[in-house]
Amino acid sequence: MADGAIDHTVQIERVNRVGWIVLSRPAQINAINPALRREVMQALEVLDADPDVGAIVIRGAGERGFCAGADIKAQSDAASLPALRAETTPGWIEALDRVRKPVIAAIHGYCLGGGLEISMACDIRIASPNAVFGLPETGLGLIPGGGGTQRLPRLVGLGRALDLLLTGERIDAAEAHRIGLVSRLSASDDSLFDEVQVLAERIASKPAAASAYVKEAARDGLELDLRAGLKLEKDLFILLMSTDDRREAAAAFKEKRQPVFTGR
Ligand code: CO8
Repeated sequence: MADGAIDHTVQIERVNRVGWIVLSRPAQINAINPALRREVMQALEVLDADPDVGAIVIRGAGERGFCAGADIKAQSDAASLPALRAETTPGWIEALDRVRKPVIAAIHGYCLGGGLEISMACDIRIASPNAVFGLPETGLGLIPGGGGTQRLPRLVGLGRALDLLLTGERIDAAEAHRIGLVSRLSASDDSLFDEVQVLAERIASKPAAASAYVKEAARDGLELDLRAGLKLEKDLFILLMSTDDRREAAAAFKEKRQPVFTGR
């Protein structure tokens, strides 16, 4: 699939070995409609399968923000619950759980509802100082339906998660950083995407199998008891011992040179 627009709501951009997925409905603060759901899944598949991409970043287009959640104005007119169920895209945010490559959310401005849920399914969240986070669903008579009730407690602990879930209150970037919802803040609003590009390139320069396995061990390990998690880690560790990239890293260290990884 060519770069640029897949359809109208998502763009793919490639910069060196980093593939950017740009949520592109800026007039609606990138609110999520069925096309965007479908195209995010397609873009993830395209970039995960591309050997020239070592890391993926998701960001929002426009000045206003990353994503203001589900498109409230385009709510379904489906006449029945089965019809509504048929027109939703089940598990589209969970597509992020199946991506082998590292995925970073680069968050500026509003990051609300389903937008926050997308970012929480990414591996790393980095925000600009002007970012604003919240899960306002209960105020709409709903609960988060894209993993928010499950991923937020895992990221920030049950107490802080329930505070955000029950109040629907917004928090700013500094607070999100303080509670561990995001792991880094950019130096300024303007430098977010450049800083994320640098970080993503650094991650993308590492042996691909090591990045995929370390992600698998950490993420899948959360679903396991400690004994099973340690066994998973050991198995993946041993698999990596046989790779060319592991041998090249050790040789380069001994020879005091930069390693050249081949992805094998
Ligand atoms: N859906 C559709 N359009 C949106 C959304 C949205 N979620 N958010 C913003 N927009 C549109 C506005 O309608 C406006 O369009 P227009 O210029 O045509 O009027 C444009 O984006 C700019 O927004 P505002 O004028 O409102 O800008 P403000 O700076 O005044 O406010 C806010 C920005 C605070 C982000 C405000 O727009 C807002 O509160 N948005 C809604 C946030 C929200 O509640 N998101 C939904 C979360 S719930 C969810 O994601 C799970 C599913 C919920 C289903 C909803 C069922 C009702």
